[in-house]
Amino acid sequence: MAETKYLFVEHERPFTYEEDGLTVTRGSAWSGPGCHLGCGVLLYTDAEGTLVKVEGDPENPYNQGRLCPRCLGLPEVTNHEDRLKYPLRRARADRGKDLWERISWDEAFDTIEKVFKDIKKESGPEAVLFMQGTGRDIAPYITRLCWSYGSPNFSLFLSGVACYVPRVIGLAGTFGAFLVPDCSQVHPDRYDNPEYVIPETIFVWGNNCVVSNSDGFFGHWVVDLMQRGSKLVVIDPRVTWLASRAELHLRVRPGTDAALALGMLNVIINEDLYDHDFVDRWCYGFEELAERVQEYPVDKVAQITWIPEEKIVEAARLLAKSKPATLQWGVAVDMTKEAIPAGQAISTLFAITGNIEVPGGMIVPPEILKYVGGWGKELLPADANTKRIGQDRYPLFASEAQPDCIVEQLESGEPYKVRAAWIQTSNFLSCMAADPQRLYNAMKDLEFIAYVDLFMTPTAMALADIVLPAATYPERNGIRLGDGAQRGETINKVTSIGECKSDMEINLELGKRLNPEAWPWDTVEEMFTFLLKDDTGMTFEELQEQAPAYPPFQYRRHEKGLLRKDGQPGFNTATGRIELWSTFYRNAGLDPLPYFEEPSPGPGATPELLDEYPLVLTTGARNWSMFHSEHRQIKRMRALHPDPIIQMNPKTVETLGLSNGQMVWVENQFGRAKRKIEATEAIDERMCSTDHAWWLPEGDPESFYDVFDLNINNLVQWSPGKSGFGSNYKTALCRVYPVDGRE
Ligand SMILES: Nc1nc2c(c(=O)[nH]1)N[C@H]1C(S)=C(S)[C@@H](COP(=O)(O)OP(=O)(O)OC[C@H]3O[C@@H](n4cnc5c(=O)[nH]c(N)nc54)[C@H](O)[C@@H]3O)O[C@H]1N2
Ligand SMILES: Nc1nc2c(c(=O)[nH]1)N[C@H]1C(S)=C(S)[C@@H](COP(=O)(O)OP(=O)(O)OC[C@H]3O[C@@H](n4cnc5c(=O)[nH]c(N)nc54)[C@H](O)[C@@H]3O)O[C@H]1N2
Ligand code: SF4
Ligand SMILES: [Mo]
Repeated sequence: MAETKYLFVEHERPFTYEEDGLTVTRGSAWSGPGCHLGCGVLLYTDAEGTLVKVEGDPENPYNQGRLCPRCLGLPEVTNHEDRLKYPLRRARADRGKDLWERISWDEAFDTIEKVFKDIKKESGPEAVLFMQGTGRDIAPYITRLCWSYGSPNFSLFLSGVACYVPRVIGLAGTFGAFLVPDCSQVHPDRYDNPEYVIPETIFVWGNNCVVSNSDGFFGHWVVDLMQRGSKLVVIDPRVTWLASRAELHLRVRPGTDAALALGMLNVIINEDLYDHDFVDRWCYGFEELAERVQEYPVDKVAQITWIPEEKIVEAARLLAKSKPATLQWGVAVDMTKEAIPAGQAISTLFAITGNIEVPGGMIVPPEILKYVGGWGKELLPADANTKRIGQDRYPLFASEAQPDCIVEQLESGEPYKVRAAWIQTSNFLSCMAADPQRLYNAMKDLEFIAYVDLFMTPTAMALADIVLPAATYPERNGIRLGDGAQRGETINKVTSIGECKSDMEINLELGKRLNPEAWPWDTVEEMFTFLLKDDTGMTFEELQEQAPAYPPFQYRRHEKGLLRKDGQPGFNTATGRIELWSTFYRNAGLDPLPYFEEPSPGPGATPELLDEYPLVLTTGARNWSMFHSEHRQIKRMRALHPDPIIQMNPKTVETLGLSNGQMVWVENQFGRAKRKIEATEAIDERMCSTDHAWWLPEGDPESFYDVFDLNINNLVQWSPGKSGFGSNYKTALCRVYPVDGRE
């Protein structure tokens, strides 16, 4: 075994063993099917190699044996009769029709290779888009495929990339690093680690983490910490399970989180509750920040956010006196147009109260985030970047094309025509895309679309010419190299279905055909070893037996010169400090200080719309059994959440003459979608909250499984913030009326 500083867990059992006539293999959950986490699983297979059971691995420190319904229900997904099992082709003239023919992998690869090579010769590689969805552990192989082919146009069809990345960029612009809450996930001995400190208060901000387990964060860590004494402050318009157990629940109006954070900063600064020593030594631009927050007195913020003044003050004081306090935030912060200043305001709260790089506070995870930034950037020819869509408009976009600009370019054909697309892990017509009908119209005349998925989806049915069947995680080998919570894990192949191939195999094979020098490996396992070597010194086979492996970690690295390349103390920013006034944003032509802008449309920005669309709408609150548009055909998961619902306050339902369980249209100036009413006190009377990503696998394939009737993004526009990041997925206005009423 190679020399490594990595820490391992002592396992009682080997990574594979027999139990009651079944073979048990230790692995790590990663999509497909979807999830952002890699919980430790035990995969049970029978003598035929069929996956029959999945249990949580009690020996894995990450989830300590616990699993969500989706992992417990995995065998039904992997073995489902509707899985895509071999490559499919459809004649270009039949796009949108359910007229597929089975082809071999060779024919599929030959076709794609020829089309992509021809386009490259005729129009340049930039004429092909490479689009991912939530991406998961497949993202690095998509970026490498894109960049090694020579196209700068890797992206995803999510307006304003309004998931995770705005927070990541936001933190990079202020702290020069990404930060995660310290729930001891960096230590293999977890809460028992002698250096670890239980947070006094955890702020759960726009995140329902016990359900969503988002972005490398296992929500039950919050429960573990509550059991060990942490208090909670929950910032959420709905009464979630966590909110109902919080010391303080701030029921914020959707899209006004920046105002709330600025109001809390106002209290902390004006009441002199900030950490003077930390601010003096490690922060830049405090005076300017102090001046800016004077624009956000608590009475004004209370009006904007719907949160009573005294609660805002109480939250600010509680944060200032909690040592340490930490923040677990979610996608609600990204899903408003001005997401960057919102994230900046929220994270600033934890900087000026001295909660950075301390045990139990906010920590910078070790740098093994290979797949987050993309793999293979050096392969892109230097001049290709000038062709990257949106690069001239949004300087904060350093390596991906800007999605809203892609849609415009698809429509206009200017400055050049996009001719083809590679789509992997995204069902964007059901899920990612704002205004899906607009994107459908923009895409439907592309010359060629190749699509990789586990199942036939509305997007594939509407647009694809070739569909390739991907493997679920128990059908493949893989690696995982941290994404905030930091560990390496392997995924072990235990079963196989039809002719499905893993995404990594697919991209390796296609990559070899398009640019063999960039893909020198004969097998995916060799490729994984190449990826692992730099960071861990291990081969794939070594990690497979040892995982999880924990990279070395230290607190207070800014004091030790471990956060900057030049080895100087401080943070990795231009000034070496946490930039409360950000040079990074200033250089990008943006406001260097955090600010709040009313979500538009919304009650503050467009009061004239309130007569027609009186309710504030937020969308996409996650549920236990579904990952975005997945799991609709999985009976046990669907039974837990059978219909697309809209949560409304019982009083609102009554005032509108509606009733619980009734089918309604939710509509605004842009479009409408069908929903079933769930009347609940968990929602304020002035608003409603609804599911996203609905389609009906049991529906008509040629009406794309009813996606255009059910997709809530009919009500959402392509509308990024000033930075190109952020969009209005969680802030809209609407009205609600019976399906059998006005049409
Ligand atoms: N209104 C509203 N819309 C939203 C949101 C919201 O909150 N509100 N949330 C948004 C967010 S945060 C995101 S990230 C996007 C997600 O948007 P998408 O990524 O488009 O959503 P998914 O439904 O997860 O689509 C993933 C597809 O990949 C397939 N898949 C799963 N695993 C694999 C795999 O291993 N390999 C391959 N090749 N395919 C696989 C699935 O079957 C599915 O069809 O949606 C966004 N849409
Ligand atoms: N089961 C399941 N898990 C998932 C996913 C899934 O589809 N299903 N999707 C994955 C993905 S890609 C992502 S990005 C994450 C997202 O995971 P989360 O960040 O937890 O996202 P949501 O559940 O959409 O929203 C979290 C909470 O924000 C609240 N909220 C709505 N609008 C606002 C607002 O304006 N401000 C504030 N402060 N709160 C608001 C909602 O009521 C909700 O309780 O989940 C991941 N995990
Ligand atoms: S968070 Fe839930 S669905 Fe995701 S890997 Fe862990 S158990 Fe599976
Ligand atoms: Mo997301």
